[in-house]
Amino acid sequence: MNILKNDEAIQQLKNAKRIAVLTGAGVSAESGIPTFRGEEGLWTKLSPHEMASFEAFYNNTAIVSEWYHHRREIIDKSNPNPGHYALKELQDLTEDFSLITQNVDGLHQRAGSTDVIELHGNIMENYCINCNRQFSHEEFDEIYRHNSNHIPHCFCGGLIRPNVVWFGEQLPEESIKKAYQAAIRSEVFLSVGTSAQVAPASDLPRHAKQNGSYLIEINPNQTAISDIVSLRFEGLSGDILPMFVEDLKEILSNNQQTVR
Ligand code: BV8
Ligand code: ZN
Repeated sequence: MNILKNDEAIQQLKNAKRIAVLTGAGVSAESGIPTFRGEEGLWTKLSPHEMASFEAFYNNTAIVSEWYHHRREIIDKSNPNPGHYALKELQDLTEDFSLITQNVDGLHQRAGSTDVIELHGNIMENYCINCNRQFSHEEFDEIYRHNSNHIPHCFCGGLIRPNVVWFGEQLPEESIKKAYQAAIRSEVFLSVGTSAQVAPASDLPRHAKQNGSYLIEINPNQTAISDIVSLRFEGLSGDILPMFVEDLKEILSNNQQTVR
């Protein structure tokens, strides 16, 4: 066993049929994608409300569009890391698995995870605020490159925005409903790489715990939920998650031997 020494955790995981995971920017940090609040965070220089809100976009379209274009370029050059792949393995090991992400970079899907619940949308998708026409990453880039003022317009004249949830905007109803259900039904809930500061995503670990889930956190730093978790792994998700999954495989195979 690498890291799972805690008998209670082993007991919980041995029988768990329903596991839910909430991920945040920390899971993508080891892929080279800056987090929001860390030292190199996206929001150390510019506040989220200056950049990630409809008002900011409408009033400073070129600056906000450039910011998203810059982030897409970083993501284009990034790859999933061992933490993403470990979560794909965890999905394959679990009878009823839910991966809920706050990240908009699509790296979970590129690592092979399926049915990912994207609470805050996907930065690679864009749409017209006027006619709702969807633009693929490539289509948008084509328009963006030909707009010297970096104000991307649709063919109908409307502004084109990223398909992400901005502050003050509602989360996609289907996604948040599925996420709440997954949290409440879960027997084990992992909160990985999130400061747990942005609602309503940050409510999910609490709801899981209130409904009897065994709550595990993986984060090098303390967070807004560290005081309520059942088990904390202080470290990088790219290191911890692969070891966690290896230990779980050992637990499950030992369990099968004893059950025979
Ligand atoms: C809504 C998409 C309602 C855009 C994002 C006052 C109090 C409480 C709440 C509010 C309030 N005022 C307003 C609100 C609500 C607001 C909110 O919560 N604000 C916060 C700032 C207080 N929420 C909203 O506005 C949401 N909408 O509530 O609508 C409504 C109802 C009816 C009608 C209309 C509206 C919308 C929120 C979504 C905002 N969009 N992203 C974009 O990306 O540009 S949020 C953005 O920050 C991310 O998507 C992410 O979800 C979020 C949180 O960030 P984290 O993922 O946690 O990242 P962070 O940098 O904070 O932390 C990284 C962590 O990783 C750290 O803990 C670090 O230690 C750790 N780490 C680092 N490296 C590693 C690691 N961990 C593991 N391994 C590593 N290697
Ligand atoms: Zn349009």
